[in-house]
Amino acid sequence: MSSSTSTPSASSDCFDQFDTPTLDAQSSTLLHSISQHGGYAFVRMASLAAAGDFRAAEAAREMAWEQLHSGPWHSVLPVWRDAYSMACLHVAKLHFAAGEFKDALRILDMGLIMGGTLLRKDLDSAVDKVSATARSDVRVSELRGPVGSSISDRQLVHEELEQAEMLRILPQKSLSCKMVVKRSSLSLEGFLREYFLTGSPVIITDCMAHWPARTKWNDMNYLKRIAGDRTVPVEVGKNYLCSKWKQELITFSQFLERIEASDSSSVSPTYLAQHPLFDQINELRKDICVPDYCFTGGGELRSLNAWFGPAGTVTPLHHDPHHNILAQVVGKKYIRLYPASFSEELHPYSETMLSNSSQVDLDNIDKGEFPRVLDLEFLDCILEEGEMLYIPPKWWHYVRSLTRSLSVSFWWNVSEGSTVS
Ligand SMILES: O=C(O)CCC(=O)C(=O)O
Repeated sequence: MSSSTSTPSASSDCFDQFDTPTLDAQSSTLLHSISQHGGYAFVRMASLAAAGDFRAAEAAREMAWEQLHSGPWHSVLPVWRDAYSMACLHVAKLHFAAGEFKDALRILDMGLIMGGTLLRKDLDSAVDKVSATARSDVRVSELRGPVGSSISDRQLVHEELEQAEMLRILPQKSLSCKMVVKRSSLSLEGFLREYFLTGSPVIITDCMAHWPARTKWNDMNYLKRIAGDRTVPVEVGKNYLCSKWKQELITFSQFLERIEASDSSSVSPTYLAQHPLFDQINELRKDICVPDYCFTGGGELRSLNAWFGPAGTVTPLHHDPHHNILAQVVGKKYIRLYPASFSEELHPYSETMLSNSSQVDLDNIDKGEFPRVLDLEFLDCILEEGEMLYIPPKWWHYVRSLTRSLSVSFWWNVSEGSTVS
């Protein structure tokens, strides 16, 4: 069975169940709190689900899903996010028992992406168990690429872009002003003194060679094997400021297929953007290392995000409140930076949700509305594979991928009592 609403078929194989120690310990407290928030029907269905009733498990998941979509995301009560995780664990257990590993993984990922924090450990360990069991069950041929594909044509990035072609697609004046400084062997002290304290961007050229990701992630077969059946959120459309932009949940394999397809078509790119992929897929997390620079200021790492897509993805001009190291693992990107002091000249949107984004579309500047934008000085660069760009807090940045590209951003804050800021 593959439909999520039909009952899992009894399997002749007998699969171990996965353990859910937190759910077992917290279940009655959680159900009590859900009923206090009016979720009596959920509680009834969840109790039947725990006893093995698949239809009840799916019904409970539907109910929690409706609660997650009953208003703006920030106003969803945490208890309903935990209820959603609970329902996902129940549904996934029943799929797993029936040997339906892909369905089990899909539901566990939904729990990881949309659920609360309470049952996160159970979801993570269930994913490990289901993935390991699924792998031992999969025929070796399925782990390879399509028949006839050679190693090289399964490389994520193999194309080179002509300089003239590149300049044609980049925003006006690109690569004609000041470039971001590139430094090799930059000491932590040098980073602190020359860039962090002065709030200046810098490219650090030689500190990612030891990351397993540098070799592994250019191999589509590897990515498919590690993450192919996992569900991930992606963005579809020119960029998040455009009306036709939307978000979807698809499997990583489907995403890789879209990347390959987008080379030969002009459809809107699909971008896995600003997603905490490494909290979700532990095996990919092992392929990267947090740069020591991210501990400058004694603060905390706030988030680690993946940015993965075909050539032509654009993140429009915006700024973030954190220190950021954007590490280019595979492929290359064009990046333009304007200092924080240019905020007024870059015309941020007035709506709170978009107030960190500029109304200026650098790919198509409306010179009538923004006549002075082209006179503003900026820094820009091509961020090459194996390089990291430090973007200080509040610096405006525009990013365009020039090839298929996989980058990781590390955002961090300085500690409250720190004397550096
Ligand atoms: O790589 C991108 O497309 C955007 C990266 C970005 O905006 C960030 O790291 O804050």
